[in-house]
Amino acid sequence: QPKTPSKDDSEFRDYSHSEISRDVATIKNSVVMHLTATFLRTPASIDSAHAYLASAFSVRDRLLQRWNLTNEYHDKIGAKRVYYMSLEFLIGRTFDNALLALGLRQEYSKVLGDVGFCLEDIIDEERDAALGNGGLGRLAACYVDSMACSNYPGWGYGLRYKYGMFQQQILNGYQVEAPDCWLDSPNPWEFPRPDVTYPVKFYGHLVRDPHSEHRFKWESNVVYDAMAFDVPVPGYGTTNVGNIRLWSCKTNTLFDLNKFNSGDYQGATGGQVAAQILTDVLYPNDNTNDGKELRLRQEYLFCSATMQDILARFRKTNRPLSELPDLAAIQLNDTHPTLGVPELMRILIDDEGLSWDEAWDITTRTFAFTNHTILPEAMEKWPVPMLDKILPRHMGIIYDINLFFLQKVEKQFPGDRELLNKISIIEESNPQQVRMAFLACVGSHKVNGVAAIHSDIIKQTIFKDFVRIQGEDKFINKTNGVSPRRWMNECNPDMSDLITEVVGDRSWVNDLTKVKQLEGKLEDVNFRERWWAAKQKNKERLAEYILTTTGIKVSAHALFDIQVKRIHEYKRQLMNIFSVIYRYHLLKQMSPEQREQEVPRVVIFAGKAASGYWVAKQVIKLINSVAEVVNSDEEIGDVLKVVFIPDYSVTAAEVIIPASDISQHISTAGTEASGTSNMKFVLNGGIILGTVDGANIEIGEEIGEEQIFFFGCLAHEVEDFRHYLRFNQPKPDSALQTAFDMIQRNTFGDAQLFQPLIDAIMRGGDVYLLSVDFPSYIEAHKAVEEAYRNHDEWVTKSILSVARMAKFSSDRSIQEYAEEVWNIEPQPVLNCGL
Ligand code: 8GP
Repeated sequence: QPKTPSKDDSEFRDYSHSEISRDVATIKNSVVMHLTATFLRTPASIDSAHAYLASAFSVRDRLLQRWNLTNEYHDKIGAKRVYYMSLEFLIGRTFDNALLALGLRQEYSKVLGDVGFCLEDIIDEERDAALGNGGLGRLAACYVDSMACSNYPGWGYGLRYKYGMFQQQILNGYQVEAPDCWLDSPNPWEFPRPDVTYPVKFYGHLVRDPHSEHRFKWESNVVYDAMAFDVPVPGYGTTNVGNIRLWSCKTNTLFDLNKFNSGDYQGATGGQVAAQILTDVLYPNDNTNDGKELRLRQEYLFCSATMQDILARFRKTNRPLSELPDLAAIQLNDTHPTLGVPELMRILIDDEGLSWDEAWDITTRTFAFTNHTILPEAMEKWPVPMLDKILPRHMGIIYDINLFFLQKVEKQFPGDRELLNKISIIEESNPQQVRMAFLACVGSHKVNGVAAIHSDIIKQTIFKDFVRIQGEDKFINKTNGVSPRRWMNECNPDMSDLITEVVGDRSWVNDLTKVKQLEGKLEDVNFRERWWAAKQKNKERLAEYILTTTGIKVSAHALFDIQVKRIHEYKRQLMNIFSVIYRYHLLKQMSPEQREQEVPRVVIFAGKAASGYWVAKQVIKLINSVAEVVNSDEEIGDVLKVVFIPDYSVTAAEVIIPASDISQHISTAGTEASGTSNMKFVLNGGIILGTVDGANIEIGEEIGEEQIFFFGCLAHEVEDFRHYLRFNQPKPDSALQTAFDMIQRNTFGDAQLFQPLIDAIMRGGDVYLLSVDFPSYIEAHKAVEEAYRNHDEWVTKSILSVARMAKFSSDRSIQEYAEEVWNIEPQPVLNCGL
């Protein structure tokens, strides 16, 4: 047992509450200290990698000090906290973000400059924390950022994957995956907590408690340990520092002494090797569910450790368990953390001795659930036999949750057997499956979608019967948002400076409603020129990045037309590349003089395909094949360039997004729940070419429909088109037919490679309605070109759009969650020297 001090701690407390001095000399001192004492370098043997590490560790010292203050304060005042449970946090880099948050960028620039380093180069030494796939994971990162910046007591909980999102290389036009060994060098942005470790059981058997119908003892000797790593989340311009607690797995039978003594050294640690595999890899699927057993075990490890941790913190308050919902709100980021519901029930009933009803009341008042997709292939379901084997106690609890729920419904709607079948948490398939979305819904007091249209759709589809049973009020909308810190202030310094000039200070970074003031600058010729110069500079930065990552030289004076996101059929990168092929065809028909008159365009793609997603990978190959032909066609020159930027990441996005003229968000209506990059592009002064889908709709409402190029069929028309196409051949218009013909004539290499992509449209029912939307898509492209020719009009659109983007700050989203779902208040850290 560690001993506690025998004297009053006030002196220590005073030191810990006074901030480390912010002057350049002190910073230099601490950087050199880390360089020598943490990394065993001398100033004579310093390189940029160690300059980064030493600087980062010195920043981390400050963050950890604030981390302590924040948590000490929130504990002291008994603040209610929100816990955002997510299997993904796509954080990206932290160094620059932290420097800006602490207001120390200039100081570090000076310190590093004094030894001949440029801060930008040092920032480039950091590897992304890529613990997520795409939108869902990046949203989680924006949300913890907003919680910290808005002073909400909130923590993220997740898994510390040893290998994050794979790195994408392009070889011969194909995607090739390489492991993301991001922890190979020291990670300054995590703090290991061996003192915060919990045992997590799997398999085993149950022994019924003779005194209680609902209580069981779960016995198993397969036990892993989940150890915490804390990742501080810097709050911009506030002392508050948030936290993401990530679990890493190891066995708790660390060392088998018997094996060791018998000379089996490898076997002695064998358990540990197997255990680590649980948190070794992030599943690289976005919007699909592949139902692997290892994934289920990851999910449970995550949920169990998180629930134990939340309860451990709660117990320190000595308040009765019935008050848990007064101190903790838990948000389920999609269904992946849903086992938290039966796990909390298990602990409350089996370990704490509460009755079923008491436990259920506490659980449902604590949890809330966000749905992020309605794609059927993404819906999480677990076979009952698998769950029963790995988590026998939880399977039993899920059965009981279902039984009591169905009994209630039966009372409400007597005799409606079909209804009971439809809403049952257990699907009567062979084998039976647990429908995790239904479990999450039944176990939560609020369920939300992520954009207005999406929240409406889920009420009319997957949760239709639940709305009838549990009432309209439970189902709400919380439109997504993005962090203005990362997605403007950090990634677009020149435009940020202009906004700061107009607002008078940088307070807009934490209050995006202030960008409205830009509207007052619409007539200011000088301002408009500087606005455009900022955009132009960002385009040059991207052109440079394209050159270094692909070797392709593009003109920064062309229209930059960008589609960057995960490669998925519903997102329709295929439609985009078909339109590029058609454009290429048109250009080839023109005389050199006619081509001169065209708006030169660079079409930019980036995004990863899930490693097992063959169609998506063929789309990447097609894009690269088209790029190769078009880019080497001397007749075409700069009038059309096609680029696939490899290894899309948060850091790449920070270069790509500020440089767009047009960005494409062209999902089949009703399929993209929200989208968040659409918000980032517009916030950075780019214009959207998009379908009437997801958050595009609300963006259009906010910025005005003249500022957005909409096309395509509407969500309510999709079913009819699909129905028609199930029984009838699609009729591609002449433009789409031209694209097919060119591919089939081997213009882009072996047509056989791409025939399946065409077949999916012509023979496979064209599920994503490319043939339906293509004509209006081509028309929209023409409209974009016309508008772009009118430079003045374009600049007006750009400024107006940014000015009207306040709604899409994640600070707004988090405030809405805080008020309507979590019932928590901002708690800025007070009474300290910081
Ligand atoms: C994504 C949605 O596709 C995207 O529209 C939205 O902006 C984002 O979530 C954040 O809300 N959904 C997913 O990535 C998703 O549902 N993934 C899991 C089901 C596997």
